[in-house]
Amino acid sequence: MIKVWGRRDGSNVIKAMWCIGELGIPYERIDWGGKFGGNDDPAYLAKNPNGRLPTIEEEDGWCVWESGAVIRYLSAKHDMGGLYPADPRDRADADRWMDWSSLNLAGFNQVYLDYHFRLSPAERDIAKMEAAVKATIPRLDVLNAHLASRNYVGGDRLTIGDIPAGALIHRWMTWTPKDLLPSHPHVAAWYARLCERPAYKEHVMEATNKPAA
Ligand SMILES: N[C@@H](CCC(=O)N[C@@H](CS)C(=O)NCC(=O)O)C(=O)O
Repeated sequence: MIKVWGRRDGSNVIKAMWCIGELGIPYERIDWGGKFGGNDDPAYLAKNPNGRLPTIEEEDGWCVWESGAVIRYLSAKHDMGGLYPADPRDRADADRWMDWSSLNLAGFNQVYLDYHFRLSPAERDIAKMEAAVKATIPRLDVLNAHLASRNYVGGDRLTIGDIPAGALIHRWMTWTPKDLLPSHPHVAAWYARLCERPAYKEHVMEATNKPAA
């Protein structure tokens, strides 16, 4: 059985766990990092020299880190031709959205984390939230147009391409103040489809922290 090192609510752990849930593979997850600590532990650093989460450890001790690499490795190993498209062009169609999500979409996440969980109400600056929303809208315009003609990012079924963006979109939908949330109907329809998936419910929706009301 694989071991997953990482606290359940970490944004990059969530991606790996959703992938594992979709694949239906057995795992043991060890609470690590954040309030659990351990990132500086020499034995952990031998598994992942970055001291970050998640790290996936196979039974023979072989490890993979970087959430995108984790998703690609596990889905290629366990669902070639499914979650991991077998055809190189189909794979590239999906795969590019993984990098796109990390490089283009994820920027709002740190601002939202600060606003909702790290800063006291007196320290919060709504202007920073508004700026993060404004910067994200053009990214979501691109995703929205892409999803106008397909049910999932990579085509008619869930692939690796949906995972990073799909994990982030739950934060966008639930952490953006309602009066700032713009309309992206095709993104909203895709999000509704994701919300129907048991693995998404368990590893994304239930694992994502809820801001105080
Ligand atoms: N690019 C890395 C980023 C890893 C990362 O920064 N993970 C965060 C958690 S999501 C972390 O380790 N934070 C320190 C901690 O939670 O202790 C990946 O995608 O896996």
